Amino acid sequence: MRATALGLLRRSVSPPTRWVGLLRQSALVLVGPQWQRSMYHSSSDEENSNSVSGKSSSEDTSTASDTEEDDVLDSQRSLRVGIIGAPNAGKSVLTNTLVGTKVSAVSNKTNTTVRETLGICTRDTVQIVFHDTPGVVDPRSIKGDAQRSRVKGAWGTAINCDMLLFLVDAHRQVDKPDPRIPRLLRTIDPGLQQHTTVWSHMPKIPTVLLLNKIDLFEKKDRKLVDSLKEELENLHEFDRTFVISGKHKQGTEELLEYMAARSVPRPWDFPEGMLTNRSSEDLALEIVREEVFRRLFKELPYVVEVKPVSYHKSGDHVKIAQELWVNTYQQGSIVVGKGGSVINKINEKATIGISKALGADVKLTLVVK
Ligand SMILES: Nc1nc2c(ncn2[C@@H]2O[C@H](COP(=O)(O)OP(=O)(O)OP(=O)(O)O)[C@@H](O)[C@H]2O)c(=O)[nH]1
Ligand SMILES: [Mg+2]
Repeated sequence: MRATALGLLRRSVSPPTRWVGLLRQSALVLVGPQWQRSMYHSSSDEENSNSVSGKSSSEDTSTASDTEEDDVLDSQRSLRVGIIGAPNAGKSVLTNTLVGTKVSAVSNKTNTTVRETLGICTRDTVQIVFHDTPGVVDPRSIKGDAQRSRVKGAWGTAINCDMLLFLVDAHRQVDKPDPRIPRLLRTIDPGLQQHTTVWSHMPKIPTVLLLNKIDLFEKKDRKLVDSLKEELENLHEFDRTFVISGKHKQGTEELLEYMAARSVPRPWDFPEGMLTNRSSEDLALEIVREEVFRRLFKELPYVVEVKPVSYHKSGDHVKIAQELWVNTYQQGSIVVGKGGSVINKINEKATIGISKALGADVKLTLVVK
C-alpha cells in the first residue's frame, strides 16, 4: 500500500489541532500508562525527551534513527471509519468535508457513488481513513443486480471498519418520511452479520447516527429534529448521535474529535499528507463524472461512461484527455448539446474542479464517443 501510494493525491500536513490534548485525556481513561507513553512521544520535541519513554540514553543500544522510526510508529494511532447510508444522504459531501478537499463525487441524483472511495484525514498522531460507500437500502428495497452488488459491497466494507457512521438526510425524513430509512436502520445488525462468518467472535463495531442536512431546518423546527432523533435511536443501539451539516461544516469538527478520541494505537495505513487512495488521474475522471451527473437528467448520467485517454503533468500544468462513451447517437447529441453547449459546460466546470483539487493549471479535452 505504501509503495503504490506515493503517486497519489497528497498535500502538506494540516497544522496541529486540539486532538493531542483530547487524546491524552482519553488515553488516561481508556488504556493507561502504555498509551500515555506513546502519546507523549507524538508531540513536540521538548516533550519527546528520554525521560518520558522511561529509558535513559545509556541503556539504549539501537541507533538514533532506529529509535526515531520506532518512536514514530509507536506514537501513530488510526481509525477506519465506514460512512454508510441511503442514496443521497450526503455521504460523499461529508467525506469531502472531513478530509478537507474533494475526493469523492457529489450530485443531487441518487447512486452517484458506485464504488468505494477512501478519504484520509491525518492530524498530529492520528490518521482517520473514511470509506465513502455507495448508498445502501434494506434488502426488500433492492432493485436489480447492480444495486444488490453495491449494497453488498458497502456492508462488506462496513465489517472491516473500527467505527460506522450512519448518515440520514434528516430534512427529507422530517419533510417526507421514507419508510425505507427505519427499515434500513433496523437491518444494521443483520446487514453486518450477513457479511461475516465469524459474527459470534467479532467485537461489536461502534455505530454513530448522523442526522445530516441540519442547515435546511429553521430554528423553530428544531423540535422536529429532536423527535426524529428519538425515533431513529429506538431502531438501533447507536453509541452516539450527532446533528450535523456535512455541506456547511456544522458539527463536523466535534465529530472528528469524537472519532480521534476513539482511534487505536496502530501504525497508519497511508503516508502523511495522502488524502485519498485515488490517483490524480482517477480523481480527474471522478470530477468529470460528477459534472455529467449534475448536467444530465433522467437515466442519461448513468449511461455515460467516462474513460481516461491521457494524463500528462509538466510542472504546474496538467493536460488531460478523456472520452465520454454513450450507447446511441441520440444520447450523444444530448451530451454534446446545441452547438456543444452541454459538453462545453461540463468541461468548463470540471476544469475548475480538477484545477482546485490538483492545485494545478488544467487543460481538459473531452470527446463524446
Ligand atoms: N443542504 C445540504 N445539502 C447537502 C448536505 N450534504 C449533502 N447535501 C446535498 O445532497 C445531495 C447528495 O449528496 P451526496 O454527498 O452526493 O450524497 P451521497 O450519500 O454520497 O449519495 P450517493 O453517492 O448517491 O449514495 C447533493 O446535492 C449535496 O449537495 C448538507 O449537509 N446540507
Ligand atoms: Mg456518494
